[in-house]
Amino acid sequence: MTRLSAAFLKNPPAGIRLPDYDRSTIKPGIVHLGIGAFHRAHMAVYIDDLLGEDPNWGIVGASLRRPDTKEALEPQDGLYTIAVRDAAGTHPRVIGSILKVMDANSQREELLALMADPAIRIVSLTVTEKGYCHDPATGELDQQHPDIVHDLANPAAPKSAPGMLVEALARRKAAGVPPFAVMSCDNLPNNGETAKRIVTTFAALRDAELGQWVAAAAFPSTMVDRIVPSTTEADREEVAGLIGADDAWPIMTEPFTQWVIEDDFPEGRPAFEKAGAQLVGDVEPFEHMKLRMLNGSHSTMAYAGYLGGYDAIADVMGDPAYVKLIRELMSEEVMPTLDMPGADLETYRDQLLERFRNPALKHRTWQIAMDGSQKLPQRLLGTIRDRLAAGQGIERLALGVAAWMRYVTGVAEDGSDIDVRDPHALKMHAIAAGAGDDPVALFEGLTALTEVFGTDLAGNAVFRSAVIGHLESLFDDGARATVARVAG
Ligand code: CS2
Repeated sequence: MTRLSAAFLKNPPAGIRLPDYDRSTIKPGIVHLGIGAFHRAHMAVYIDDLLGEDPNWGIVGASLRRPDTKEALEPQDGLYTIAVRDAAGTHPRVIGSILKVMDANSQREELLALMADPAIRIVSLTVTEKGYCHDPATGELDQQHPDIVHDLANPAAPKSAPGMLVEALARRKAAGVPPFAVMSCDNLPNNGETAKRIVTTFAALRDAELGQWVAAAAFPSTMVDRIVPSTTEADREEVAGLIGADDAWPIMTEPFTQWVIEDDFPEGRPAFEKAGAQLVGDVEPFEHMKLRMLNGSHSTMAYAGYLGGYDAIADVMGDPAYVKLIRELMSEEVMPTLDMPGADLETYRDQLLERFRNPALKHRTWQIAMDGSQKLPQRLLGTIRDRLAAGQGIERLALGVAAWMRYVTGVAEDGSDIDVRDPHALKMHAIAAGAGDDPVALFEGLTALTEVFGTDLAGNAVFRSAVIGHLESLFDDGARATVARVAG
């Protein structure tokens, strides 16, 4: 079979949606760092919708860690398929907005030169939570992080996202070019503020004046939402059959998509609203709503679901006790903490449950379980803090935390190993090995990770007793029985 490419598009099969613009006229205006599946299912699609009207916003993507996206997309001239899955089937569309993919490790100079080019007015990011090299509990730059230590010692050859952004901004400053807008599209609270804090701190550590200049740049916050399971071999085969060409890395996703953007782009921006994005003054309430409702539920289902033997979120949703738990987690424990005047949170919740149920989307619990130490603070612990401060119950949220603690022991209920992926996996493994199956020791060992739990939660009597109680039940009776008991 032929490979998807510009040549293939000259004679495409009927019925497949293709870029509706001449790609040769598109100029790069955006550099995207962290060109993974999430970006390709989300922002790159919005941009693809807009390029016909405005050719100045093509995307050059870069991976900071692995060259695999470049290797997949380069022979395809940057083209790839998104395949939207619903109950009626799989609907492919070829996306052309990514003009080029670079591997930062082998093309660092070329990438930095492009980021310093005045034509680039936005640098967007999906580098995942850990890519910010920060302390998730406080949101401050982790100055001991090995990549940050490296980048401060070698500022012109950075490895980390903050190091790359600051070096490119320093070059713009030296050349008299205004800063690009730094647009975080990661699942972090106040992602614009967080990016600003980290980038500005890093810049100031390099040089105080650079720190001030960088602080004057725009860091719009965004709330990004689309569920994107990892692509499997079976997905590749299905997509090849649908489009009549091989695509080394198609992106499988759901019909739903949402993007809320803070309108702060001094050097200009694409007309995102024409592609369906909401431009607002304050994104924070939307971020809170999404992180606590969607991602908080996701992480709870991931840990308690994996332990209960469920491979995918749709499988978890086949168990009525889990559904009850998640519905009540949202209604009883999350929704009262949200300040969203005018928002219909019941409808939002029901829509989330429907999305989680999507049987065509094989979204693995193991995938969502990754990097829990970076995710827990904004997904569960912030809600827990708000409720504790108000004297309200946290039974279901605490089960999410306990299930994470049980999960990171690395041993499943049937005694098999769990492949725990997390920047703190080794540390957590050592804590779990020391604790054995003693819930109190496990709780105390893990809550001593102040970069995750801060300094207030370990000693909170309500938190402690709720989490330890659930841990006992998870060890003694297993996840399914525990979920059934808590769901009532
Ligand atoms: C998920 C998210 O993997 C995860 O941690 O919770 O990637 C989730 O699918 C997206 O935030 C949905 O917008």
